[in-house]
Amino acid sequence: SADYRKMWESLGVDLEAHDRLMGVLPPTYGNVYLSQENRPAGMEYFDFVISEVHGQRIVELQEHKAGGGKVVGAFCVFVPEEVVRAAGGICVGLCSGVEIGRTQAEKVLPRSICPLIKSFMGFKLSRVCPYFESCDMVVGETTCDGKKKAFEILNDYIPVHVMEIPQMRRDKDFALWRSEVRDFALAMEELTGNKITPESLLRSIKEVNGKRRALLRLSELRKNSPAPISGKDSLLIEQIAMYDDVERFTAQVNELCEELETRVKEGSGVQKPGDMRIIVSGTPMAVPNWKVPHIIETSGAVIVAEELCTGLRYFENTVAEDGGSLEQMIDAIARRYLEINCACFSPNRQRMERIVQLARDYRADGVIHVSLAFCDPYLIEANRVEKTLKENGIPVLTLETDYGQEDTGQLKTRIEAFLEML
Ligand code: BJ8
Repeated sequence: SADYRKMWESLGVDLEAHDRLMGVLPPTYGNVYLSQENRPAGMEYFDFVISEVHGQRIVELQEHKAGGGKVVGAFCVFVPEEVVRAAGGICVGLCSGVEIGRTQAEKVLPRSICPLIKSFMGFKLSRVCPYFESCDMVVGETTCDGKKKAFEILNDYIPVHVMEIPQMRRDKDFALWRSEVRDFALAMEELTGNKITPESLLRSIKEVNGKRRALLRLSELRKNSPAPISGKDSLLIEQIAMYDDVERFTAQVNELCEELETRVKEGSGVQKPGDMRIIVSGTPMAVPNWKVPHIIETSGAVIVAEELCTGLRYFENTVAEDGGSLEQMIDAIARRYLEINCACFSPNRQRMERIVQLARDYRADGVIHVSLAFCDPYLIEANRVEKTLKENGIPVLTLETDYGQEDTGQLKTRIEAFLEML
């Protein structure tokens, strides 16, 4: 609408580039999402969120800012949303799941770099994302080399606070990470001008746990056969989790789960007889990167779980709600986040064990490991994943891809061959 255009313009969004982006999104969405059969009625809310992707939520962020509130952007599930909220801020996950502003990005980054990193730089430099342009600060991390070094450059364009993520889980690593969470709390207090109190922190821990529990409930329902909901719809919900209003989102996911519980009781769902049950694992799939899930689910399979940061890694553990002093809660937060099975950990046995466990719990016929091109951590760790799964008799296919559509045919051929073999 005209009002939205005015709002985008006032945020400094490049309207022409934005029009080009919006010209691609709806057709893709229609093709990938609205074409699915037997979708739960509860998906209506999430379809609405996508149709308003740069509309209603941005209005809400602007209202928050007009009242003196701050908006903080994040690119990694290590960034503790609880802390941002406890200081009165709103945390939004910035997506970077599409190739955009490549020419601009390649002026400051090497050409051969992870598409996710190139995308976030491209988004910022081409000023195309109203979420990015609403942010008062971006939180970066030292997970992989690419991100770590790219955040130094991004800091030229927007203030970036970088959290140092340990790459092992020994006591001294925990101590470092805990101090990083502590520093982050101070940085949020400084940014927002609000003190974090034990009350505000406990409240936000509970709110964010509520969101995680709703997602976990959804996830649990997918253990049933037939699966009551598609992997694509689940992924969409997991993507929206990163930026939607926490309480509204939680309520909507819980409502959807009630519908899915009825489906499970009736033995109905989206999985057709003969459909293979697949777990996808690997690098995060940010909006609108639905390429591989779409191919999988149009080739005779249903995805039953995502061992991804846009998936289980985001919500599988909750923060202890024991309360106590501020320091004790910071401790609990640090503990929960250090359990995230990112490939930046070395060695990463915990992730291997988790994938095997998931394959059993979700009664999966196989695992498809998907890495973005140039992502060293996941591309190299694919070797460990493959080895572990084979030792456990679980079929696995490893793929490497980017945000382009050129390899669609080739991916389809490989995925179909894998599914036929199961
Ligand atoms: S916790 S997975 S969200 S770092 S794909 S930029 S690793 S070169 S995204 Fe991640 Fe946090 Fe880990 Fe999760 Fe680097 Fe690989 Fe690119 Fe990546």
